[in-house]
Formats: sequence, structure tokens, C-alpha cells
Amino acid sequence: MQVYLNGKLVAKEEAKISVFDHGTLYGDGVFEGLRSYNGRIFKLEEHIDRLLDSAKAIMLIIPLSKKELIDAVISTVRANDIHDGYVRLVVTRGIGDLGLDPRKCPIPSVFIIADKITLYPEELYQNGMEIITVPTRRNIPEALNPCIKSLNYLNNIMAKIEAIHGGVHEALMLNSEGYVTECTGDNIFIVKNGTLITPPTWVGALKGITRDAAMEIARINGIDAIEEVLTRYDLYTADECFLTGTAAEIISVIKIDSRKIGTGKPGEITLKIMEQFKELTQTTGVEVYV
Ligand code: PXG
Repeated sequence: MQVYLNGKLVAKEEAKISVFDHGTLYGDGVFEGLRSYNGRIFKLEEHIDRLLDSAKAIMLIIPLSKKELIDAVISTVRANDIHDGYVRLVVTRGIGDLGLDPRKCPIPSVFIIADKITLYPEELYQNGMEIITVPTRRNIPEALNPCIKSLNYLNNIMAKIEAIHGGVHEALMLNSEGYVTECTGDNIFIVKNGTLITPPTWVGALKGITRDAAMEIARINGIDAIEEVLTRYDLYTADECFLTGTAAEIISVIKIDSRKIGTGKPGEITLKIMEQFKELTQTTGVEVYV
């Protein structure tokens, strides 16, 4: 495996980050998780734009232009001959000293890993998954805005641990007021009376790229797709529910906090969006091998 590290492709064994890097010392950095399908990188420009926005929000100046970042991702995928895989693009504040001051970190570190991906078990894609609400709340936007895809994922990791201890794969996270935000690495949607609804990002959710794609697919099919504040009651009484994310893609949720959702099977609109999303991933995206 070849890893992109600060402008060079190096062997996996050589791809090392300093213990003085503020990414490791403080989680000071931003990242993106992308996918390639059928030799194309899905929504590459959208991911780079979000990375640039995350970096801007934390005042991290990435030493590469948008075009250079795009080229670096493509080169890394090509160097590893990945046709269907996962790409992790990370920019940290860089090497500094043992203090928070980012002025001590003159050069950000940039690395890109292109690898295979492990999914939830196939059975869950067929039959839907169960999730539970966990005690850990999503970060409040006033502290660390969940729109920033930062290297601080402890909030989500604690929620994930709570889900696993609860015997399920995924956690529903609420904001400090108790409204539904998202899961640990996925956005959440419900279908109610034929309308697709997801919480607005200001509630405390990432502006997911798969989320945008799901809403676009819905609208193309004449299904209303709206952003609305949701409570757990809205989820329990929904006709359908599903999660979206680059890693998870689109997966149906059939049980939440022991309540069966809809019929207890993946819903009609969910299945339609899943199918068309699959089609989109296979036929669009930036071609790597041209
Ligand atoms: N919410 C959060 C908190 C995320 O981290 C999403 C929603 C979905 O966004 P996209 O743009 O991917 O549709 C994410 C991103 C993993 C993993 O390995 C998943 C994400 C990030 C990091 C790791 O499961 N999902």
C-alpha cells in the first residue's frame, strides 16, 4: 500500500506522523472520508469543498490548492489500484511543541489513505438495522460545530461505545435540548406521509454529502424532501427511517429504542432511494483511470 504523506507517496510502513503533531496531541485537524466506486471517486469536489470549509472554520491554512488536493486524492487511489474503496484525507495542524498555540505549527501535515472498506453486515442492508438513543449528546454548535469535520470524534466514539454496549451497531444522538441530530457517522432521515424529513444542520449535524444526494434523488422522484426539527416521538411514529453516510451508504432503520418503525421492514421510499443511490455511485464521479 502507498500512502500520500506531505506531497509524496510512501510505503505504508513509512507513513508516520510525529508525536509532536497537534493532530495527535490535540485532535487539531480536519478530515474527509470519500469512496470510490467502479473506478470513479464519488462527489470528489463536494468532499474537497467541505474539507476547505472545515479548515477555514478552524483557521487552518492547507498548503495545497483545491486542484492539488483533488489531484493528490486521484494519484493515491491510482497508485493503489483501488476501483471500489475508501479514501481518508486528513490535514492536521502539523508539528509543534507541547502547547496549544497553533502558531508553533508552521506546516500542516497532509495525508491520504486509499484502502478497502468493511461495511455493516450485508444482512443489515437487506433487512434493516436497529438503533438506540444514547446518553452522550452531540457537541453543541456553540462549542465545536458538528458541521466541522474535525479530528475530535470523541463525542461520536463515546456514543458508538454506548450503542455497542446496548447491543446495536449504531447510536442515535440528540442535541443538548433533546432534539434528534444524527448518528455517530451517519445522517438520519424519516419518511412521514410520503415526505422525506431530516434535521437541519443547525440542530447539530454534519452537512452530509450522502444526505444531499438522498434529498436530490427524492426530489427527482417527485418526493418532497425537507429539513425539520425532529423529536424522538417523530422517529418512533415515522413510516420509514434510514441513515446516510459515505461509509454506511444508505441503510434502513427498522427499530429505534425497541419501537418497530413502520412495518418493521425497509420501506418503499427507502428502497427506491437506496437503489437509485447505487446507480448514481456506479455512473457518476471523477474517473481515476483515464
Ligand atoms: N455525520 C457524521 C458525524 C459523520 O462523521 C456523516 C454524518 C455522513 O456524511 P457523508 O458526507 O459521509 O455523507 C459523517 C461521515 C466510518 C466513518 O468509518 C464515517 C464517517 C466519517 C468517518 C468515519 O464509519 N461519516
